Amino acid sequence: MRYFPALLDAAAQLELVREIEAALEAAPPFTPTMPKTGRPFSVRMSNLGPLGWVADRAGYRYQDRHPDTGAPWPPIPADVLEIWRALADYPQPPQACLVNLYGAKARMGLHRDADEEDFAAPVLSISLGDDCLFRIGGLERGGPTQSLRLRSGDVLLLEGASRLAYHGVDRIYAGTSGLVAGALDGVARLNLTLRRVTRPQ
Ligand code: MD3
Ligand code: FE
Repeated sequence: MRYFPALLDAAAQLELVREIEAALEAAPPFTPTMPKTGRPFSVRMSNLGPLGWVADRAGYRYQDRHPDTGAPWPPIPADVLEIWRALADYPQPPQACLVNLYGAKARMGLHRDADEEDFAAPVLSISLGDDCLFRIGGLERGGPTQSLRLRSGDVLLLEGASRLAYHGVDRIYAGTSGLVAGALDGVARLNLTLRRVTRPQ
């Protein structure tokens, strides 16, 4: 894993939040649910780009339409694509930009990102808004983990072995930034996750 603390300055962060806010008008946040049980996630989600990640009773998958509106996802903003181009060391642009919206009490349990066909491509994550306690382990559930406080403007690049590592978000430190709370009601932190989904041609 490569960690780029404070890669984005305050102006770049604000611009990203404004772009996400505008995109969410067209692709409103939805509440994903656990397959089978239908238990709701505490994190709300939306997507940008050709494909978006969704979760409902039928399972986890990528699809080209919003699950509620049926519309295609809005495009990934140019400044987000530029961050991928600069850091990802991968010849093609991301196909999916998952937007995770965390309220003060939201969390994300330990999991692996394994719904993509292409694990050779890295995953790039951009944190905006309030700090969170991020946790990453190894390739097996139940192994040792390390914790890292992610702040607004931090970027993580998950490549190589780290691409399939278990990871999650244990807690949000509400009120530490205010960047997102001012723009999106009830949202403390945003995370953008850029991914390749389909097998390389
Ligand atoms: C490590 N998001 O969307 S970002 C997710 O902060 C997700 O919203 C968290 O886990 C969030 O799937 C963590 C950092 C991250 C993203 C993808 C990874 C870490 C990762 C993929 C593999 C290993
Ligand atoms: Fe993940």
